Amino acid sequence: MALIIMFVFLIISATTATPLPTPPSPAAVELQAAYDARRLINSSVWGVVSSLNYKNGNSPFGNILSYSDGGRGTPYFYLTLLDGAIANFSGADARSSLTVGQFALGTCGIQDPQEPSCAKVTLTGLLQKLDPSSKEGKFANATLFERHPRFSKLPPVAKFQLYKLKISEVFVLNTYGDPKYPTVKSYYSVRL
Ligand SMILES: *[C@@H]1O[C@H](CO)[C@@H](O)[C@H](O)[C@H]1NC(C)=O
Ligand SMILES: *[C@@H]1O[C@H](CO)[C@@H](O)[C@H](O)[C@H]1NC(C)=O
Ligand SMILES: CC(=O)N[C@H]1CO[C@H](CO)[C@@H](O)[C@@H]1O
Repeated sequence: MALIIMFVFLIISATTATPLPTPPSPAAVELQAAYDARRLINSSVWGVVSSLNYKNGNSPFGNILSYSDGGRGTPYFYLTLLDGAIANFSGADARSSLTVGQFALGTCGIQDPQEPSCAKVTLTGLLQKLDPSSKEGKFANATLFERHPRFSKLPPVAKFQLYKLKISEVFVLNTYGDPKYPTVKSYYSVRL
């Protein structure tokens, strides 16, 4: 008798139990990561740009730099080569990464900066000089001066120039678990 009751109970619970939530598809995970990356890049105005420091045996070097993406995803910079702190952007190896963390926005609550759910994005690529008279150069200049009004006070003698990070890889850590690598294409196709 007890066995029958248990059996009936098992059948009932099997038919009424709420199904386990289906995990999001890999495509949905990639879209979310691409979206989080674009959001964070557009919400921030500065990050750490890492490149090879030719002054120190090409050792890795991180530099805090201002940027703006104008809402389009590509980070633009306004840099002077007189600044001794800037590593070898224009040299033989212009590989660079921009890293931005959500913690700096003050929206991580009580989380530690290192916790994966406090989002981090690293865009890797090449730092390239822009022609200021090109269409992209004009856009970069306008968005940089809009986001960084004090750029208008920089001394002309320092010969600041426009640069962009030509992105080849997107790294996103936005939850516990493995980091995500949304494709550059899905990063750019995000609508904010
Ligand atoms: C990017 O962020 C700025 C504010 O920081 C906002 O004004 C702008 O609308 C955002 N761009 C997009 C495309 O969401
Ligand atoms: C960039 O924008 C600033 C502010 O509008 C302007 O004064 C400057 O001439 C622009 N520079 C270039 C190279 O277009
Ligand atoms: C400004 C700058 O970065 N210049 C150096 C970059 O690296 C090359 C060698 O790879 C040097 O010749 C440049 O002076």
